[in-house]
Amino acid sequence: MKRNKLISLLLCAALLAVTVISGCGKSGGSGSSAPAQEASGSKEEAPAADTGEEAAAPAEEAADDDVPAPDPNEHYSITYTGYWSDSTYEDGSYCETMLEDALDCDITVIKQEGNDALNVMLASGEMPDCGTFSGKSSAWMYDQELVRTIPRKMVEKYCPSLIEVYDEYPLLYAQTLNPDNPDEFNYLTGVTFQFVGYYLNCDYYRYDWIQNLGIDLGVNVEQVTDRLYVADDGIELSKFIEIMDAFVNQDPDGNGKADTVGVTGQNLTHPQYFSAYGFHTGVNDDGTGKAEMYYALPEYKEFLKGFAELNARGLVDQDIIQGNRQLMWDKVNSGNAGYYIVSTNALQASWATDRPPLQLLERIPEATILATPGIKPDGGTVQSNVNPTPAYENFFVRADIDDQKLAKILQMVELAWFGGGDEDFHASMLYGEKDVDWKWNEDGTAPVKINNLANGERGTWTFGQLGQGADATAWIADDPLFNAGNKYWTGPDGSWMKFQHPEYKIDITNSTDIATISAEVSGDLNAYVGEYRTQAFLGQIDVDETWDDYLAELDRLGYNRLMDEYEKLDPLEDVIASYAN
Ligand SMILES: [Ca+2]
Repeated sequence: MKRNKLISLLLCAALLAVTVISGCGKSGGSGSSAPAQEASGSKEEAPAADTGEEAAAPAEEAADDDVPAPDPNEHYSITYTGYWSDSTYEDGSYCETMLEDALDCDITVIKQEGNDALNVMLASGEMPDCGTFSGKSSAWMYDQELVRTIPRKMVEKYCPSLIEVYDEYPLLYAQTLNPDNPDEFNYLTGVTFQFVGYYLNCDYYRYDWIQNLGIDLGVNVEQVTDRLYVADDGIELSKFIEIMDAFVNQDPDGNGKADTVGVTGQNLTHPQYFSAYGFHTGVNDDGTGKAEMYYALPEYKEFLKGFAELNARGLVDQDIIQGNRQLMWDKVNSGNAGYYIVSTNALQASWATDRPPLQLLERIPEATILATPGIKPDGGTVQSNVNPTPAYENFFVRADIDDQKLAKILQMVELAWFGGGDEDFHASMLYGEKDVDWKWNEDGTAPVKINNLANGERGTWTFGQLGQGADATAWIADDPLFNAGNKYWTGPDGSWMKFQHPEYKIDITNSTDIATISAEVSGDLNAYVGEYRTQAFLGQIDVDETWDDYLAELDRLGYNRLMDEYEKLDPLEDVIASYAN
């Protein structure tokens, strides 16, 4: 049993892919420049509020144990802020009222618009009773003496659905428990499985072009719908270059004009490009057990030289260095480009119709697409990153809240995030009023929208954003086209999961000075790394001749000081294993 759990944890860790930094509020504290990731569907999406089912109204628990309970004679007023709590939030929303009725309390959403307003709010002593605060770290919140710890026993009693997830991913305990007192949480993380098993790096190729050109890809390709094909493995680098060359030079669209481009992407730091040269984003094991940022690896040097050469051959779209996502989308959608990097969840029509590949399919009727897990070195394997846990944002409780009120707040958390185990209630927190804004599909497995509510409308997502457990994540991902490839990309059993790994090292328990040093040096390091990369790509410098100087400059900017701190950490997979019982 223990062993099974360990194995499943490692498996899960293996799924963690590339989105650690954009995905959760807590960054790894690394100095790496996280490649910009597409916004997750869940973040952008939100249906409406639900019916006023009384589903889960928790009776006041009798205090038959030593766990503090809400005062039964008190009608509590709770102030809260979090996602979708901006000025458009409508006081007394459907979801707010549902929670108030179920909990017999008053809830007030404190409006906040942007980081500046948030900082002013916190600095002026107007922190709400509880909520999330745009990824503010635990260390900072405690340093400001804004928040209190949360007894583990109380969370176990009042938030059983959350504890279930924590038990499944014990690393969450490592992240959130007070290092000096494991009976107390410093804060609670919400959950989303988006970045654990639903949001994988993925490349799309114009498959109709590849077929026109008669290119043998060297991988197994399955047609999963009339216009979607999926490869079981990554494309080898030499084959990728052959495809890009053909896209540029062999008129793949057959219109007799040299009017198509090769490599496109939002920037030059996509994980797929790195994978092609045998490394991944963030912190890598250099092969000897030493932690190195990707940008100091010899493999990265080869990537720079390789892409400079591709560029010199005219196989990379010049606009790639502009960092303009819309511009690159347009090239794909208009049939100018036949290769693009996205993520598997960009197949979900609920939120991604404005971008490739869905917009391409809509605009160009003859287009078919091939999804692949990435590019690999010749004879090598694809390397991709996923989050090590479903942790999502940090939920804090204000310092002066007493245990009795805390009990009421924790009851609210259980209901708002998980519906207290009642799926109707849970779905209503995300989609709105049952049978008005949404209804269950025929199988009863996922909500179907009746009304397309904006995020926050009727209070949807305002309270439920952090409760994207496995069920809710699957609801959000439910899409015919996306589902067609489930056996490849939906964890933990998807066959592409074997390419997904966590970063080599992350200071997940905040036990080192990495965050502090990183804050100090990362700005300069990232600027320099970016500048060097652009110069190399454009052929303005000779990488072989300047590489040693580049490393010396990294050192001068604090790189080695930062990485020395990483030596204090165990590899993340070992940390995960140590929490696996
Ligand atoms: Ca052409």
